[in-house]
Amino acid sequence: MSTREERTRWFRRDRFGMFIHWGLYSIPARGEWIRGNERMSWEQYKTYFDEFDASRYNPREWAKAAKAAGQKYAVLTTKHHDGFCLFDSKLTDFKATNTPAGRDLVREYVEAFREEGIAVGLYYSIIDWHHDDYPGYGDKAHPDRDNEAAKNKPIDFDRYLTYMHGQVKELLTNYGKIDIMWFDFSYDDMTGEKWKATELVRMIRSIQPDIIIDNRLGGNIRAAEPVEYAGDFFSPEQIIPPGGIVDVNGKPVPWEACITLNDHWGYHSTDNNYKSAQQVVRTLVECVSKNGNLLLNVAPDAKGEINRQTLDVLHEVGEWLRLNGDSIYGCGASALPKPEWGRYTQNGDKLYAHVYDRGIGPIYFEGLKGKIKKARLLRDGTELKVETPWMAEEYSDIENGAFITLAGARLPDEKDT
Ligand code: FHN
Repeated sequence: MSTREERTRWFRRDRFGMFIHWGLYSIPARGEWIRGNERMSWEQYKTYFDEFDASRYNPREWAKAAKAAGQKYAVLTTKHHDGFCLFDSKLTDFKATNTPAGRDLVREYVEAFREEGIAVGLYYSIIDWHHDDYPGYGDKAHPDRDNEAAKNKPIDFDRYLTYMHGQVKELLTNYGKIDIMWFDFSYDDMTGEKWKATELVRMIRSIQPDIIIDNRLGGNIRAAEPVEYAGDFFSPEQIIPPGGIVDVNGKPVPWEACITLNDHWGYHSTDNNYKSAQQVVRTLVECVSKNGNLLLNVAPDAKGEINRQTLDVLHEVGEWLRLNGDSIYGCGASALPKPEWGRYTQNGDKLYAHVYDRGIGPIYFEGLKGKIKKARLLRDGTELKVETPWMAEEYSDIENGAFITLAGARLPDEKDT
């Protein structure tokens, strides 16, 4: 069996992915937790099932937008907590093929993104508010169990686990090679073997030996000897871990920050608080400068379209990556201390200086005295004269996001600094 190092090599190279939250909750357009948060009755929620037609769903357009944005992999919600399946599961009737959409939306997604050369990930919620044998989560008791009678209805959780494992098997058997299995999420004592996680992961790896799995089945991915289900990457959410993620021995652990573009995962029609392209770029740079990835979320609307505000940000980020992608793809942290004016990313002997704050006077490269062979602006290849061995000339045209490649520098390792 491959090692975590081998399985995640492409993931640690590609650095930037598209998260896609889409489902029935996109119709009320108040976020993906609407059924739990508003304790919506099945009767109400079923109206969305009866009208979901995916009439403008064209995953080729999604895939082209992701490619243009420089996103190298994608993760689609195949089933969120509401239990609605975007795929043609044989284990439930609560699925897209039984709605007016009448299509296997996951199959079309996989085919479209593969066609654009984008790695394919599947998100699957192990929480399921629709299944009769799922107990509900915390104070968001199973929306179908709000009444006394339902609350006391006996459940057979093993039957739920058979269903859950069976659907994961469907997803990893019926759609060709899958690159990422993204589970969501363990909580309280609902973790690890409560999900029969070892059996689940062994089944997954028997079908898709090269797949990578997130760490939300439970276990401690940072342990010296992580359990089998601890996953291949750590998945911080709406946060960038200050020093990146390392294991108990200080060895970097692959990680990916999943972050919304506005303030919601699922489509929210009145949330206009979209991050700017510069905020997205700086978030991506920060992740990579700490040996991590960014999974940036988009939320298609009820009809299956990604809105203009989202597409505009993705396009601008893609243009930045077209010119500066060498400072992201294949890069990771530098051993150098974080400079005052911005951040470093590094790939072998190429150091990338992400200059955010020009300050007054020349840019100072601490710790690089005598080590810089040449410097270039990434965006157009302009030569940057390094006047003294360790100080770059003052450049009036350096602006946010300009980069200097200090090729060939023998960069200080621990003992040098
Ligand atoms: O509850 C979900 C939430 O709706 C969303 O899918 C995020 C994305 O990582 N995961 C859970 C919250 O941690």
